[in-house]
Amino acid sequence: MLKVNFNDSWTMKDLQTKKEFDVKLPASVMNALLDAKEIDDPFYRDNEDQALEVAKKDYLFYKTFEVDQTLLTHEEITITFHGIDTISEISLNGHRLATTENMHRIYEWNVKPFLVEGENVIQVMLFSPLKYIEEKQANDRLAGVHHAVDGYQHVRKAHSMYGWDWGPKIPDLGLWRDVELKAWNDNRLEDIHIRQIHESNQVQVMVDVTVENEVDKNETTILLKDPDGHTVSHEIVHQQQTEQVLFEIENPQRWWPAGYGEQSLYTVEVLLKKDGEQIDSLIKRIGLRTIEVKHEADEWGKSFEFIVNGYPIFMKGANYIPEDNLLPRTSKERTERLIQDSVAAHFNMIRVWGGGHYPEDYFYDLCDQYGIVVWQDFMYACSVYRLTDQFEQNVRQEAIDQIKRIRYHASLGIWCGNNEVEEAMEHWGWPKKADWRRDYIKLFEIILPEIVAEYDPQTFYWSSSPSSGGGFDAPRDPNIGDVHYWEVWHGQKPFTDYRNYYFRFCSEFGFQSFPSMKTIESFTKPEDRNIFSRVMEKHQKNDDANGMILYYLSENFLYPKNFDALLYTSQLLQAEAIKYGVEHWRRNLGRCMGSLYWQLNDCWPVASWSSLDYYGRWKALHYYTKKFYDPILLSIEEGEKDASIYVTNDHLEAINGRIEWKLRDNQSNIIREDRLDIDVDALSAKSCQYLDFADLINNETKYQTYLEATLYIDGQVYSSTTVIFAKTKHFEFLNPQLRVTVAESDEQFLISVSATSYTKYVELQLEQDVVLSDNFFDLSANEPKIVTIDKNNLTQSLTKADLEKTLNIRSVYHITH
Ligand code: BMA
Repeated sequence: MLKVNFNDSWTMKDLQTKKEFDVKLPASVMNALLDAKEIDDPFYRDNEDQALEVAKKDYLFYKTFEVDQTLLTHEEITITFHGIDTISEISLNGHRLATTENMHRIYEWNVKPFLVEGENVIQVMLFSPLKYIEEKQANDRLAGVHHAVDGYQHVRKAHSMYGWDWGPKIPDLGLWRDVELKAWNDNRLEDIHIRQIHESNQVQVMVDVTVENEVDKNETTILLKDPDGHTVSHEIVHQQQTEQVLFEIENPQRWWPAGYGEQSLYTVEVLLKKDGEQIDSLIKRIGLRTIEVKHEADEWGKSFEFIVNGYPIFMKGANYIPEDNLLPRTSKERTERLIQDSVAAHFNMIRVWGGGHYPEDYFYDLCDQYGIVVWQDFMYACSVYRLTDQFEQNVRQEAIDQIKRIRYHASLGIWCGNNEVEEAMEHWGWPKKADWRRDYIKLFEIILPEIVAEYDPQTFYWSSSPSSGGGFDAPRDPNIGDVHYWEVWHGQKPFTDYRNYYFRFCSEFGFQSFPSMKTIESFTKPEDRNIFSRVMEKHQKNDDANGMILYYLSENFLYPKNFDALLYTSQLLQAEAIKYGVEHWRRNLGRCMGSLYWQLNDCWPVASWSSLDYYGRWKALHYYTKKFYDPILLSIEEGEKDASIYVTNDHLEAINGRIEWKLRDNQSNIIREDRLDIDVDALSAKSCQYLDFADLINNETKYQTYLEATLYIDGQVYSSTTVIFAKTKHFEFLNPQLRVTVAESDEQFLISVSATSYTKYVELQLEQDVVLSDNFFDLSANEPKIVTIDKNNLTQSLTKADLEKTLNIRSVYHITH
C-alpha cells in the first residue's frame, strides 16, 4: 500500500476578501488568519467577539498536487480525511466527491475515477457553522445550555467550540486532522480486532484480521511481541475475509493503572503479503488487563466500581476538556505534559467529557504508557438530540469510526453515552416531550450500546453520566451508579455539604478559581485587573460566578488586600473545597469508589474549575490533588472539638507505620500529643484514632488551636496534615516571618522554608514556570520544610542566584498584610 501524507501545501482562501494563506494541516481558519496577522489574538481581552464574526462566513481550502502514471496504475486510490471541521463540500478536479457534516468522523473516498496525470486540485468548501445551526434551530427548537450559541446540538461538531461555561464562542472551521492518499493493488488490511481472555496465569489474545477482498493466495503474518520485544508469530493463508488467530501467553506481564504496577505493553503486528511481497501492514500496542465495572445491588444501593485485573480500584482523576479552542495549536508535547502532570498528582483516570471532541491517537497512547484509565464519553452533552434518519445514520457511523480507532487501547476503561443528557431531561426543567425522550432512549440505550456490543464487546457501556442505569430512573440517586454533585458551587452549599453524601462514584464536582497573575497578564491590560472589569468578566463564562467566588470567600477568608491576593485566595478556596470532598470519599473507600473532579484543564485563559490553567500552570488545587490523591492518604475528619485520624491505603498490600499527632497553639506550642502504631489492610480505609478535645477547645482557644498529624512509614515522614477548629478567617494567625534559604545539588534546587508561628498555604512563586515538589503547604513554627525543584524539568536555564532573586513567598497571613 502506498500512503502519501497530504498535510503540506494547502491554501486557505477567505472568499469575501479573496485573500489566500498558505497552511499546513492540521489547519483552521482562525489559526491561519491569526498567523497572517489578519485578526488579533482571539484570547486577548475581548477579541472573542471578532472571532465570532469570522465564523459567520464560508472559506475554501484547496491543494494542487502532481500525479504521475505510476500512481494511476494502482487498482484502488482513495483519499482519507481524518477530521473535517465540519460542514463541507469536497471536490476533486471539479467533480463533487461528497458533502460532510460531522467533525467526529473519518471519511474515505474513492478518487481513482477523477485523478489525472499531471496537476490535480482538491477543494474543501467549508460552510459557516453558525448559519447552519441557526436554520436548523429555527425549524426544530431543541433544549440545551444557554452558554453556547443557540442550536449547537444540531451539528456533530464539538459543542464547546460554540461556547461553554468555561469556553469562548469561537466556532472555528478547518481541516483539523491528517489527510492522506492511499493507493494499492489486489488487497489491503481493512480492520483488526483484538480481544483477550484472562485466566490466572495465562492470557489468550484473539486477533481477528479482516482484509478487503477474499483472495486465497494472500498470506497474512500476525506477530505478537512481548514488552521485551520477543516475538511469537502466526501465519495464515486467506480463505475468508476475516480470520482469527489465537496467542496463548503464559505468565503474562500485565498492564496496570498508575500506582498499581507496570504499564507493560505488547505489540501486535499484522503483515499482508502477496507472492511473498509485503503489500500492507498494521501495528497496535496492547496491554494485557481486564477492566470491568461492577454495578450491583448491595447494602447501600447499587455500586459503581472499576475492577482492574480482579482488584477493586478507587479511581482518582478529573474531567478533561479540549486543550485549545484553536485545534491546530494542540500537540503531542502539550498533551504529554498534561498527562505527566496528572500522573504526578496521582491520577489513575481521566474522563473525556462529552461536550468536546474525541482526542488524538497520541492521547490514548500516552494514557497507555502512563497508566491512565480513560473514561470515554461519546460526544453528546447537556442537550436534546433529534434522531432524524440522516442524523441517526451519521452518528452510527461516527460511533463505529471512533470505537474501531480507540478500542484496542489498554487505557480504555468505559464507554459512556453522554454527559448529563438523562439528568438534564429529567431535572433541568425542560419540557418532558415524548418525542425527545423516545429519541434519547433510542440513541443512548439502544443504538450506542448495540454498536459497542458489536465492535467492542469487552468494554463496559454506561448510558449517561450521571446515571443510575438509565430509563430516566432517578439519574441523580446518590446511592446508585455515578453522580455529578454540584450543590457545592452551583447550589451555593458550604464545603461541609460534601460530607452528607457517600456517592458510589462522584464523576463530577467542582469549584472555580482564578488563574495566576501571570496568566491574567497574558490577556489583560493593567487597567483590566479587577474581577468585575469588562475584560475579566469576558473571561468568566459562568454567569455570576465571580460573585459566587466572593460569596465563598466571605464565608472562609478575610477580605484580600488587593487583586493578586484575591486570585491567590480564590485558589485556596478551590483547593480546600475539593480536598474536603475527596478526603471524605476516600475515607469511605469501599462504598465510594471514584472521584473525578471538574475539571483538569482549560481551553483558553479563563476563570474556571480547572486545576491546571491554559498554560499548564499548577493552581493550588493541583498541588493539593497531589496530596489528597496520594495512594497512602493521611486525613483528619475534624468536628467542632474533636477529630478522627484516618489512613486510606490504595496499595495492593497492607501497610504499617506510626502516626504522631500534636494539638498546638498558633505559636506551635504543644498542648497535647501522642503517637500510635497503625496497620491498614490493602485497598482499605481505616479510622485509626478518635480524639476528644472538649476539655481544651473552647470559645477562646478555638481561634488559636490546630491539630497536626504526621504519618511515618519505615521510620520516615511520609506525609503530614493540619486542621483548625474555626473558620480560617477567624483564626488568629500571627506574622510567620517566612524565611527561605536555597541550596543546590547536581540534580535539584533545595529551598528550605521556615516560619516563626503556625501558618497555612505557604506559596513559593518564581518568575520562571516551574513545578515544585510541594506548594501551598502548612508550616509549624521552627520546623523548616525543604521544597525541591528538579533541574531536569526546567524549560529555561536557572541559576541559584536567579532563583534567590526572583523567589517570592506568601501564606495565609499575607492575604491581608
Ligand atoms: C458539568 C459539566 C459541564 C460544565 C460543568 C460546570 O455540568 O458537564 O457541562 O461545564 O458542569 O458547570
